[in-house]
Amino acid sequence: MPVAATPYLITIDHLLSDDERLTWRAAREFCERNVAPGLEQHYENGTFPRELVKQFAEMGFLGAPYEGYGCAGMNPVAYGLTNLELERQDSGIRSFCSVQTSLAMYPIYAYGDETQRQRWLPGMAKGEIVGCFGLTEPNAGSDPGSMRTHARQDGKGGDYVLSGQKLWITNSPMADLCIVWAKTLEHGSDTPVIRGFVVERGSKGLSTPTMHGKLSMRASLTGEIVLDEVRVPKENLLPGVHGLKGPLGCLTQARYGISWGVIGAAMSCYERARSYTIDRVQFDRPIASFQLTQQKLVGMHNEIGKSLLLAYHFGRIKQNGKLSPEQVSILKRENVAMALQTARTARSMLGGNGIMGEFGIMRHLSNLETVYTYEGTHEVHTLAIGRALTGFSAFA
Ligand code: TGC
Ligand code: FAD
Repeated sequence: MPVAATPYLITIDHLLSDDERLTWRAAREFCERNVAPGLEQHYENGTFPRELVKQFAEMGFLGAPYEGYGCAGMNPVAYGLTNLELERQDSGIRSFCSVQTSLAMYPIYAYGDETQRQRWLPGMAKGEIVGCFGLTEPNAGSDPGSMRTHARQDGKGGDYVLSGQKLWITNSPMADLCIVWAKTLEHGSDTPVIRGFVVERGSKGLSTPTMHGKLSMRASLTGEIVLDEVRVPKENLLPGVHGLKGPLGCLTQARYGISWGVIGAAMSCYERARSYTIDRVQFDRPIASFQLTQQKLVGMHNEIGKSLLLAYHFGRIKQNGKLSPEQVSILKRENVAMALQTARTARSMLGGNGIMGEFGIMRHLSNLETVYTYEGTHEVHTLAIGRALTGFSAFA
């Protein structure tokens, strides 16, 4: 006979404040009630559940960590926990919120002037304005410093004219505004510098075609940003940052959120594998009673627990304003690899059912292949950490 069983022996509940616990529970209940139904259908159809955007806003998910402008002002741990619950459902759903929050709102919040913040942030927090982030190009992925998109200042008014192509851009097909990173020459210098621009939907010469054929992240819209001599008012230049550290600073915020999110995807896979193997009988015994199955469950459970503790630990450091980009690289690298391995192991434990949509594991597994690559590939983060540990850059 089995003894009393519990799914988790490593938890952080006792480390959380009452507010953080409430936020976590509310996010979980909302996601189970409002996000889960219909998700599998969206994934199969390759569509994004647009009707959820206003609901995300009502829950305070859009721009959650920021103060003012209608944002919820969540601390980094509470924010991480909302990401965990969103990605427990689907990485593409968390991606929508990550891009809106960390990649579209953050650059306006951190590098914009007060007029720009007042103009765009309240509408973005309400989900009335959707943003996207254009850094990657056909020939500039891991090495965004080699981008070709450029901006030249033109005419007496000092407006900019942007040309170039951005690829693999989450949310671009439905975005009302695009944060575009482009090289420009300034003050007579002949060395181009990277600057950030807010390019609004409806600008002449701007198009955002959808990329079709993805077998991962199917409930998330991905597209291009094509800029053909697009005139952008000088008021749309983000004044507060020059150089690659502008987009990289946004990525540091997004990578932090992703690192919590993937724990949710891993938990979903582990919990499904655990309950399935307790119920499934082969050779006259539940397959959870076999030593090889228990070895898999214990491995998944322990790795999830370690990832959760690391995310919590770094979350508190972030709360004190002391989290470094290299620590974020560690968190993204370790937690995404853990989630991907957990999904693969869980898939095997369901046998043939592991590949069926209704069990959700194959969807997580397929999504996590993207998460392993975007926001800095596993290898890029290895090299960023290696550089910090040794002082030698092995990027080139
Ligand atoms: P490097 O010389 O290292 O740095 C240039 C300047 O940037 C600063 N910096 C950072 N600042 C903030 N956060 C970070 N993580 C930073 N890393 C570097 C650095 O201090 C320096 O500042 P300064 O003042 O000296 O100028 O630049 P590098 O050319 O050697 O490149 C470094 C490298 C390879 C690590 C970087 O380029 C990189 O991270 N590459 C990966 C590209 C990437 O992550 N792309 C993501 C695109 S967006 C996306 O995938 C969104 S998916 C979203 C979703 O759907 O959820
Ligand atoms: P490459 O850079 O060509 O890398 C290919 C392989 O080479 C990788 O394994 C990489 O690790 C390896 N490699 C590269 N350089 C080195 C090196 N120096 N040493 C060792 N190995 C190396 N971008 C945006 O700007 N905005 C978005 O919203 C966005 N959303 C995305 C959504 C999806 C679904 C996907 C798939 C991507 C998205 N991206 C976005 C792009 C993403 O950030 C890039 O795909 C990623 O940065 C990798 O670039 P790449 O695909 O060009 O691969």
